[in-house]
Amino acid sequence: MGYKSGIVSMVGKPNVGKSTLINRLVGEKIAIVSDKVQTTRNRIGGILTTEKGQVIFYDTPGIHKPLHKLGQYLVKIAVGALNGSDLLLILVDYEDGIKASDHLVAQHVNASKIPAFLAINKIDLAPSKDRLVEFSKRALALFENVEKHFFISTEKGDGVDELLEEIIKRLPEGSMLYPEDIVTDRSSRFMAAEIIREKVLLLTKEEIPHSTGVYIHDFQDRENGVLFIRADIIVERQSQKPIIIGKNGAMIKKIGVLARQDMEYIFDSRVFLELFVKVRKKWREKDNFIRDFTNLNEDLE
Ligand SMILES: Nc1nc2c(ncn2[C@@H]2O[C@H](COP(=O)(O)OP(=O)(O)OP(=O)(O)O)[C@@H](O)[C@H]2O)c(=O)[nH]1
Ligand SMILES: [Mg+2]
Repeated sequence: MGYKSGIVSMVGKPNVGKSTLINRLVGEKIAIVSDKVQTTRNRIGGILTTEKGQVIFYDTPGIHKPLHKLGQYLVKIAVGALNGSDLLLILVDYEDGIKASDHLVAQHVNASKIPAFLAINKIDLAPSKDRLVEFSKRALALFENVEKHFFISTEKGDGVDELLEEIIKRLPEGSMLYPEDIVTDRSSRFMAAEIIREKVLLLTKEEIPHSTGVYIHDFQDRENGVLFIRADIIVERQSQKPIIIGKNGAMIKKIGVLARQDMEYIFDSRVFLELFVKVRKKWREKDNFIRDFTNLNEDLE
């Protein structure tokens, strides 16, 4: 058997575990994760190189019915990622059940005609095997192009090795598309913005997580061996600014400390992180703001 290589795109509604799964498959944290819907805003490539093959996994935003212009971009990016994939990896969420957004996912997946595997995720939350089998039947009924289905827990790791083995088997023969030590196609600058946003998602609630963007002004290696990063956290309304700053600056300090810790680990360097909060009214409705504050330029090229 020859060497395998190909593109596998994750697809599913928000919060099903796409980013958690890509991190587990690649074995490194390349995509941010949160318990809020619409965490992922970009197509993020995660590259796994093994002795048998190289898989380019694409993480994508969750497909949903958009409520504003940013949402329209997210769905466009997710649907756009399907084209050119060798295989789709559809995720459904046992805990959340089958919802209208799963039907929306099915419309796009079915229209694509691309071969697909279905992963029933969050099985650690299922009370019994019977319930899972019953759920899988309902999920399978939505999709026309599913060749195999799997029961997995991306959080605990159950079923993931078997899924990966089957994915590699299903890919076409081909040579590596990326050098073997590369794990993502996104820039360090992008990763820095995402890490900051992840901490905002972790520490804030209600509308704040969804109305936050991050803009990286400076990203430079200084002569003293320190990576200097200056970034703006963008919110939509004046009233959201004090929430991000917190009492006596406690919140922004916490965001900064947690983000810097992750950055130092990922970039393997000392990091000096300077954060500011800016208000850009209704930025999620404005094309140029959306591009800048969600780093969309690479996605829409
Ligand atoms: N119990 C359990 N929780 C999980 C599992 N997989 C993911 N989660 C949780 O589900 C939530 C959403 O995970 P993400 O990976 O961010 O989901 P996503 O599909 O990328 O979401 P969007 O980017 O918003 O589309 C997080 O709180 C995860 O910890 C699982 O197998 N079991
Ligand atoms: Mg995600």
